[in-house]
Amino acid sequence: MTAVRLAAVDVGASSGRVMLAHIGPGLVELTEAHRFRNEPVRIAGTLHWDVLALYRGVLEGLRAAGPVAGIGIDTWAIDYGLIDATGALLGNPVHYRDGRTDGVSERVAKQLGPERLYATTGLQHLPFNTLYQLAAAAGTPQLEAAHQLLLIPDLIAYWLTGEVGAEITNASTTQLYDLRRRAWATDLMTDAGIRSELFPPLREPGTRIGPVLPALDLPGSPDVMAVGSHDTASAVVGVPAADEHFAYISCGTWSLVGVELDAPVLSAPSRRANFTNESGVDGTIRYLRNVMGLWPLQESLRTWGTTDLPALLRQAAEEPAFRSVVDPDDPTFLPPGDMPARIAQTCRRIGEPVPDSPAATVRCILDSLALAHRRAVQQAQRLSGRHVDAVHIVGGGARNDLLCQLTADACGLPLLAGPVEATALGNALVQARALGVIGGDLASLRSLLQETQQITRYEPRGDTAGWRAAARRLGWDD
Ligand code: LFR
Repeated sequence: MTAVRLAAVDVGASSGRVMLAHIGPGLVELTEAHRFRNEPVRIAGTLHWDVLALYRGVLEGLRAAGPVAGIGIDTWAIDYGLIDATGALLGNPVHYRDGRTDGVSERVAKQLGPERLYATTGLQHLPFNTLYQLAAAAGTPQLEAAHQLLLIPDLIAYWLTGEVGAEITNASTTQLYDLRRRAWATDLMTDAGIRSELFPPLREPGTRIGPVLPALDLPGSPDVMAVGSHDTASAVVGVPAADEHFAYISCGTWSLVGVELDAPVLSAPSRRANFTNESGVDGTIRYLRNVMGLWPLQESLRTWGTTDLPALLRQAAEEPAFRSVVDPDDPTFLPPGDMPARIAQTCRRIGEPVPDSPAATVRCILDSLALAHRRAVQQAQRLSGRHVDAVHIVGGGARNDLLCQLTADACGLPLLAGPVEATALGNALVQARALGVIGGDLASLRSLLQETQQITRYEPRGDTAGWRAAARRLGWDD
């Protein structure tokens, strides 16, 4: 086979897309077959994913893509749908930004022991990890009636093929997966009062899940393939790095900032710094931190009712540098809402000047994000011992020129921006390799991206002392 057409389904927190990839030796082309909005819905106080609308978007996209040899699915991590013994969906999946886990994670982590949790799962403490969501849902009729729990990409794959399973890169984000044994952490489940039978067999990225059900009548009757179904796992495959001395920032709603390792880092300093060890494609470890990402900016635009981001970014570039900075990871920024007001309140609380216009607010958000990128890149190196001489930024953030320049400046390192669609590319490359169209390890997949994708280089502009002083204002020492 010389080249193949594949569908990469990539559903993010604000939109989903079905990308058509054409891949072969020396060839990587990507076009968008279909894009659809992902609009969470609040019902009776609980924030849900509209998963049926997402599934409809996926089907429309697969029809628009035409005949393909394979379909790979990736979405955000952690969240799940429950199915009963007949395979029916039990309610709409709850959004990880819902408040049901408020206060739960501290209680459960204390009960199970933070050291044990980290030693077994290697995972950072995020208040909405699957473990805590299940603890919050304990005793609900839905959970009692559940036969199986399927993470979102596995749920979509189930609807397409009738096959149940749990793809490993995403399973590793539940805080119920034993990182070193590469198996479900059934002891943890038992001690947390969670039924281990809920969890389906694990599957590796690069394996075949099954053919699309004939009743769906999709063109070409393709196979659904397991890829890095956690979007961040696919995004990291799609980082066009030349060697292992790189840090990555997968920048969309979240910024996932870290390095790729062969073995986890489970030290006490790593746990205290809240670095995570998620399982990657080919047995790699995504050693990273969740930084709040573009979410505060997206929510600010929604609050202002504006879509003209380019104009705001031009104005923000004229604002004075690091006039106001905040910690983007402050929990106040996690739930949906009026971010400009929350930024103003936070500035007031910590004694930073309150931004007095939308442009000043945007500049505060981007300076703060660049500063958080700097901090995570430095910590990742220090905690893992991996030296980094370039930072790659992929995802939507790679086309935000101001953010890219500020991140290069803050990190004091060259920043390589692109591809924007690294996730879909990582998804499609793993499929193409599994189908035997291309060969090789992650390094050779990445060199294919270096040959074929557009990458923009930003050089740091040198105000190291200014960035260091801004970091110190937040109590971040480096
Ligand atoms: C990014 C992402 C992150 C995960 C967050 C919530 O889209 O998958 O990796 O921590 O969403 O699932």
